[in-house]
Amino acid sequence: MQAARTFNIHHAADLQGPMQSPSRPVLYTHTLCPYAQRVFLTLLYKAVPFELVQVDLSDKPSWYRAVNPRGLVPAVVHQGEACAESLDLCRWIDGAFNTDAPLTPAAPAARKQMDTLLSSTSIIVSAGLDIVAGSTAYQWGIGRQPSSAQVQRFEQQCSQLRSALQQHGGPYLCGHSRRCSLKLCVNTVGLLQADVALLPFFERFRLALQLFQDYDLAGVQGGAVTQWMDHLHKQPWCQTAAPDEEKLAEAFRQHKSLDFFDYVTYDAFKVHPHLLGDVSS
Ligand SMILES: N[C@@H](CCC(=O)N[C@@H](CS)C(=O)NCC(=O)O)C(=O)O
Repeated sequence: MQAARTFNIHHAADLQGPMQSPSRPVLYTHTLCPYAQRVFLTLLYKAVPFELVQVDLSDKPSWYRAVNPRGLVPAVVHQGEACAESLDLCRWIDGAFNTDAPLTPAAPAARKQMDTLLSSTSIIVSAGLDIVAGSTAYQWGIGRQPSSAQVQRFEQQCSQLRSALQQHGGPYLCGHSRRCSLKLCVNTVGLLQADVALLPFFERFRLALQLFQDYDLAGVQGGAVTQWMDHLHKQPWCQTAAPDEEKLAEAFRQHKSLDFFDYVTYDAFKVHPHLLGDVSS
């Protein structure tokens, strides 16, 4: 089951300039980019109607610099304002749209814990990129034979995720749905920005490590990380945003890199065939 379709798909190559959309935000993306997937997930979870513009990152139209002068995806334009940087975008979208589905906990303690985890995101991601690169010298490359230091560093970061899951009992990184002790209120702390920020990267790490290093993430930290991922993958918004695993594996085997689509024209819908069909069925 996937999320109800709340977006239309466009290709940047078919447009003469930035997309005009008076009422709906426009997400400029490449659906294989894990940073952009964070924003895609946020919009889907919050059921925000939007326009999705797929940009060929190896052949960007010249007008794209007017949207994001750095030329990167994701970027979102809404009512004349353009924003970039995935974590900033997730925070902004969370505050600006459908506040009935918050990705930020109301309780100060949970919020602090989530912010701490979010501030470690780049260290966690870089440890993942490093183990996946293994013996190659290239950071987004996929290699074999990681050093014991690479493995240790990655597993240390996984233990941070396990602690976050254990502290609240999961299944999300900073909490779960529960009734307060007097059963007078339901305190829902579900999916949060921290889950959204990390899931796209762990999807790629898990697959690349399994394919190239025979390294099973399920064996790390008592399976805590893969249990978290498996729970998220049952949710409709995750199913819509996630790449088809077999097709992504084929692309990884062919290109031996996590960001090959930055350098070669690659039809991202090959790994997201479901986006071209009726996503609500
Ligand atoms: N820090 C940025 C990173 C975004 C990023 O690196 N995007 C890559 C694709 S995964 C990109 O746009 N690459 C195109 C290029 O480097 O020209 C964010 O979090 O949004």
